[in-house]
Amino acid sequence: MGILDTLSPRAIVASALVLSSFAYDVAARPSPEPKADWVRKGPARKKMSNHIKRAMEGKSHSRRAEDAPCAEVLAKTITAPKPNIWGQLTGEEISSVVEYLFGRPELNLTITDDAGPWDNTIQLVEAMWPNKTDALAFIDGDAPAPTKYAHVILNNRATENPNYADILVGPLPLDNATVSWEPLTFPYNKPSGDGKVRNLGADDDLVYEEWIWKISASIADITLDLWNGTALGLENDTLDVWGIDPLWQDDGRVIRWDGFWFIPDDVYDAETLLPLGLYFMSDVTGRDPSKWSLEGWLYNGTFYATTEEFREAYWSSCFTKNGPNLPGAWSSTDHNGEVPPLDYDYPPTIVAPAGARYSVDHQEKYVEWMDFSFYIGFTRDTGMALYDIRYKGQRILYELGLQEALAHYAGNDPLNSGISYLDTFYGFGPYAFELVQGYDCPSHATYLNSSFYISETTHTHINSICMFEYISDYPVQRHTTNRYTSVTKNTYFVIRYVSTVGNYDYAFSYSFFLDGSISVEVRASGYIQSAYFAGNENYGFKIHDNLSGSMHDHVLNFKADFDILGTNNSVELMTMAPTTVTYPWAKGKPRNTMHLERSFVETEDEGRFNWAPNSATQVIVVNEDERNKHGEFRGYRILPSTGAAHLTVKDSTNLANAGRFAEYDIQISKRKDTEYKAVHPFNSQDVHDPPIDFSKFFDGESLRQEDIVLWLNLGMHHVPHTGDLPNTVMTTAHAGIQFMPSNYFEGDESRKTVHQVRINYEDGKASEVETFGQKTKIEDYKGTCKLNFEPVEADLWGYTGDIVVRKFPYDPNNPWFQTGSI
Ligand SMILES: *[C@@H]1O[C@H](CO)[C@@H](O)[C@H](O)[C@H]1NC(C)=O
Ligand SMILES: *[C@@H]1O[C@H](CO)[C@@H](O)[C@H](O)[C@H]1NC(C)=O
Ligand SMILES: *[C@@H]1O[C@H](CO)[C@@H](O)[C@H](O)[C@H]1NC(C)=O
Ligand SMILES: *[C@@H]1O[C@H](CO)[C@@H](O)[C@H](O)[C@H]1NC(C)=O
Ligand SMILES: *[C@@H]1O[C@H](CO)[C@@H](O)[C@H](O)[C@H]1NC(C)=O
Ligand SMILES: *[C@@H]1O[C@H](CO)[C@@H](O)[C@H](O)[C@H]1NC(C)=O
Ligand SMILES: *[C@@H]1O[C@H](CO)[C@@H](O)[C@H](O)[C@H]1NC(C)=O
Ligand SMILES: *[C@@H]1O[C@H](CO)[C@@H](O)[C@H](O)[C@H]1NC(C)=O
Ligand SMILES: CC(=O)N[C@H]1CO[C@H](CO)[C@@H](O)[C@@H]1O
Ligand SMILES: [Cu+2]
Repeated sequence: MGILDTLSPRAIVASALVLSSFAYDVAARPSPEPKADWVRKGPARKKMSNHIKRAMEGKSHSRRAEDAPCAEVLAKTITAPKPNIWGQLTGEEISSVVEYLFGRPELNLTITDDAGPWDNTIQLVEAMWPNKTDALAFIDGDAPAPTKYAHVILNNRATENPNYADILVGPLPLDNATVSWEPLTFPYNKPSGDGKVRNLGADDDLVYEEWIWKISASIADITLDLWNGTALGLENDTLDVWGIDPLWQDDGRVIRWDGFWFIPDDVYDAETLLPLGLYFMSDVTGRDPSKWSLEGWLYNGTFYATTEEFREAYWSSCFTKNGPNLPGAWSSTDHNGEVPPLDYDYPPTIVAPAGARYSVDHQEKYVEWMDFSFYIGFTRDTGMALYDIRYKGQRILYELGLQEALAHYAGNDPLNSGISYLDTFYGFGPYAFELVQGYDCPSHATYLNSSFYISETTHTHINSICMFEYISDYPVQRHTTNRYTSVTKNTYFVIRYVSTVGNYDYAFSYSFFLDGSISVEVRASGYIQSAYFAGNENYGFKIHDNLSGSMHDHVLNFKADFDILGTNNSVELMTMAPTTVTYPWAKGKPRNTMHLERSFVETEDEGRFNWAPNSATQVIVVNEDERNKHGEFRGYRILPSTGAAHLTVKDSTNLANAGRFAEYDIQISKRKDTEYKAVHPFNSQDVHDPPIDFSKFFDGESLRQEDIVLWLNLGMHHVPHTGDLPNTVMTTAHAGIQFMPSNYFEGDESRKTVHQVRINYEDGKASEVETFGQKTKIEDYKGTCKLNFEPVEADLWGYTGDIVVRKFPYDPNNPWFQTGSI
């Protein structure tokens, strides 16, 4: 359109086309769905059928080809200073590892598509993270890149005691003379550490086929009478059955509680809003269904030890039948209700008239914006993480990323009382779907792909990481006097991904600001998981007919490995405390006032604590050997912006030692290669003896001038109310934390931007407008970027979903499209 040829940037008003509704060609590839044990039960199992699937051949809607949006073409291309050592394995590397593993008779592996529950399969192949000392020697010095290894998880089910085994394969690239595999044990602290954790889900298919559906069928008379439906494991079922996670794991038994849910008869994924209030308990210890037992039924607060007892009570005259929760307009996310005034007019939108003001090495996943730079890593467990975050070439953080997300429920029924999702079990990587341009991220954002391994293929989520520069609605600086006004624009840079884990969508944003501050923000949306209302008054609001918005805690743990001017750092605590002082100048009268109390977190014994009441205590990561010219330690302060939270439940019965990371707001430990991650993704499989018990990190080591890691919890105490229907909203369901320079720079770094103005005035007139050399004229932009305003809306017909490439046998030239939860 070239609107810049005719309009000055500040006169630009977005015009837009309203998108017409669209439909995809649906054509599923005739190939078995990849299997994985970590697929979340319940609605997630249903997801594939609702999801858009599309064959690749000749189906590309390429309306955008002729007018590519500016920023997309203009994100400046750079070359990273060093190769990304936190990146993903290449297709060739993965396929060589898989080929090697299938050649190892001792591993006894079966191709996933051919595997049954008594076969060993490859669950995961991804890059092993480098040890930090090796990484620093490479990125800071002249050492060669750390030797590359593949981190593999085997799902060993050809045994009475199924387990997941973490192993290392390498070095890469594989060479017949040097390749070997070994159990991966050093990052885990389970006493009997052999790199294995039991797999309680090895027989999930059997549990459904041989157990759940038979039990639900056995009371079909009751389910038909109560809800005119059945749960038989058939495509046309109107009821679903699923339950607690983790399973109960006490006294050597494995116990599950399952409940009935109504399957929506429309396209909306509202099943978690439709509990029906009937539950049953099963002892499913071991792999032999003939040894499993039904332990009882629960309805409306009454426990029945056997099906016969339940049936007898049900058909008796005094039985109270409660109503169902059924879908409707209330559970649909589509437009619903009266359109607000003027809402049909196109809303304000942000444009980037000069194109991207940041640079990307797409190959190495390396980014520079203003004086910041960082590398991007991506894993199955947690999705995106950032590495070697620098400001003006000086590292501030070695690593910043999610470790775990917990959603711990409570309620009067066994399902809500028992559910404590540890979401890295399902993984954030596999669910980081393609972002919707103009909705998840501004239309001018730059996108990256991400990949994960599943069933001898890699799936690529296209455009699943976005980055963009934005400008906030408030300035970063301003001041007015009787002679002048000075104001500075607050532009900042965001990198974001969104993972939909089951019913919930988590959006993770890392933002960088002109003053040198960095923020981490997580926002949640999607369908809540609700409870049946009867008797649940102490655990949630009543939010619909027979529905309780089930109370739960979200606790999201982030690892922040700071390196403030080197790896030797300390944490200073500075508390504003009330005091009474008799100053020599105060005529002998004591004055009630306040002062600062300073101390350091000396050892790991003091390393776990909560934010102080009244936000009284500042937590500052400093380098005690690096004082500024005024003698103060240079550092970065940790500042909760909203929702720093730890788990309300003490010593959770559901989680035991698997949830120790959630116990405090702030946890500081000495960084070790052996304590790289706060959790193992399969901690839920053995909650009393998990691969990683986070509390064991805290064993008294000094935290003064050591390489330290802050494990920071963000969260939300969530009691869903009617406004969570149909979906939780990101305006209020969020938590954030900021890292702000504290005596780190000589002054405010945002003074360096030219996007500020000083207006001098006197006698009612402006006498000077200083804009510091900003480019404000059309001529300044000629030849840089043709701004395309029509449509302002990104062309959403380019949304494609995942792309899948077979790795064994390796077949890089025949990818196909297939979007699914896994
Ligand atoms: C290898 O796996 C198969 C099933 O795939 C199983 O029948 C067999 O017993 C296993 N062999 C060994 C030595 O574990
Ligand atoms: C990384 O550190 C761990 C713990 O010290 C050690 O066992 C392991 O061998 C190291 N890895 C490499 C590749 O050197
Ligand atoms: C490595 O060994 C495999 C089988 O063991 C063989 O097929 C392959 O050709 C060998 N590769 C090289 C480079 O020697
Ligand atoms: C019960 O369900 C069947 C099939 O799902 C349906 O055809 C019938 O109309 C339903 N009856 C009532 C009373 O809703
Ligand atoms: C559901 O499907 C089964 C098997 O295909 C069929 O026998 C049954 O009649 C169907 N039920 C209804 C209510 O359509
Ligand atoms: C069953 O639920 C109803 C609410 O519909 C309640 O009034 C009643 O007390 C409950 N009965 C039992 C036995 O809990
Ligand atoms: C993402 O993947 C698609 C499909 O393979 C490819 O065309 C595109 O270039 C990739 N994007 C980036 C930034 O690598
Ligand atoms: C870090 O501190 C230790 C003593 O605690 C010292 O031996 C080491 O040299 C320091 N490292 C750096 C890079 O200053
Ligand atoms: C106890 C209660 O709230 N029961 C309600 C369940 O929902 C039906 C409608 O589906 C209502 O009629 C009941 O009052
Ligand atoms: Cu919630």
